[in-house]
Amino acid sequence: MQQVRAVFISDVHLGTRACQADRLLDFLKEYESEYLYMLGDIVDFWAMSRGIQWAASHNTVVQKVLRRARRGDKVFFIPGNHDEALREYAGIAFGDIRVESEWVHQGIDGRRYWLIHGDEYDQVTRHHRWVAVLGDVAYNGLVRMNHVLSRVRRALHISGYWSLAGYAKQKVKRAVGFIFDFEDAVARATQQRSLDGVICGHIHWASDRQIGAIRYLNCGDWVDTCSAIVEHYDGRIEVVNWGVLAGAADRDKEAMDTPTLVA
Ligand SMILES: [Mn+2]
Repeated sequence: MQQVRAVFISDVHLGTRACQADRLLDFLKEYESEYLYMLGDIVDFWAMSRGIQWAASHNTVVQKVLRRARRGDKVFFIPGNHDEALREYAGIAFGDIRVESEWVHQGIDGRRYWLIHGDEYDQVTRHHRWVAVLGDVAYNGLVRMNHVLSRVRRALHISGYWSLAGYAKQKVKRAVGFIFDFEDAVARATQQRSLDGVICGHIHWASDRQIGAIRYLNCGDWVDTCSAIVEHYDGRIEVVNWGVLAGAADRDKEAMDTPTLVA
């Protein structure tokens, strides 16, 4: 167990079969924190409208978060596009959880980070919602296929977690352009607000990049890559690749070099 100053997670997609709630629970057990920021797409209302896949572990995630809030951790929920129904509650606290449409986190070193989900900087989701929904269906299909594949790999005693969606995405050149466009748009908006950095989610691509004067950080997701961001008490902010700890270091190293697509 480690005590850190802040934990940032996004794109958990509770309510879908693809959600890796067990891995998230392991991660949350390892990292206790003063601040817990949930940066959107925590609950997937889009997918749930097509059929709910609510496992016992999904309840456990909700309970753990509520318990942290009750205990006095500062818990913030910034809704994303998959849980946009909660956006109208921005500014309201539910028990000990604050819902905000955006927030600024001041690091222990004084740097100020803008916290958003990020879908408003995704030109695809923003202008062609039906394309986004279609992409969502295709993406979830791919992730489901990956689950079958990983069972086969386990049965064949092939070790390590391997991501088919991650692999496929890396092969899509256009996805790279999409990622860069998104990252640049977010960094520009951050700069306009005179902040030092941004921590967001949405594109399911964990990242820690310097874009001009702006530090751009993306939490990744808990359906495919299993990653989050933590701030340590010595001021270090880093991406934690929880999937890698299961033994896929090579995949991840490659993945960090080559950005990919999205949900
Ligand atoms: Mn999203």
